Amino acid sequence: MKSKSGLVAFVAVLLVVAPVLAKPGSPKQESYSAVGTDALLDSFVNVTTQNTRFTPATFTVPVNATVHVRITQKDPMSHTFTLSAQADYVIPSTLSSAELDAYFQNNNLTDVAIPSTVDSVVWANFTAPAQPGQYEFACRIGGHFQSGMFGFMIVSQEAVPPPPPGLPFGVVTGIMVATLVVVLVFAAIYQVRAVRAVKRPR
Ligand SMILES: [Cu+2]
Repeated sequence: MKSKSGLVAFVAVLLVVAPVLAKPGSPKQESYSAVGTDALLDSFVNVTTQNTRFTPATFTVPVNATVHVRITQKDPMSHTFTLSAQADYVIPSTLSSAELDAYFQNNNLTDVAIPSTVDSVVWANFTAPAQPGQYEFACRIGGHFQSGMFGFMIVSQEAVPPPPPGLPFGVVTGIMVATLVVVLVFAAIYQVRAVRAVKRPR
């Protein structure tokens, strides 16, 4: 029967092609730029400034990674994202604003101004230290650090996986499998109806 052989061929092609399409490690997943001699991945972090606080107040990046912190402003007041270059040091909350500025002078990995426009976005881009540990960041605007506007970047020896460049692999595979199942069910229904139509008395 012609329709039956056509269906068999169609299913055979699907069974061969689907696993190839679903195979992980396609070139698109390698679009992250490598840096340094260790070929480490870029690390992306989202931070929000709201109610004179950093959220999250703690995040983790791998050693030597090229870090991109995307800061979203939710306060109608200026802030800074200023990151200490000193490992495992907790800045005393008793420091005055002038003392805090002096501490960060020539001792920061990044120091970016965050404008007072709500929903504005600024990026802090820098290279994570080679030394694992926790590095404190703070806002240098008068009184903000002292009232709790600070946090810690954890620099980890272990690689932190980068975010997937789109849909996670599992979701893509799931969609492919679901599509295949739907196609097979429709093909089966079509085949049964075709067989019945042939058997139907005229
Ligand atoms: Cu601030």
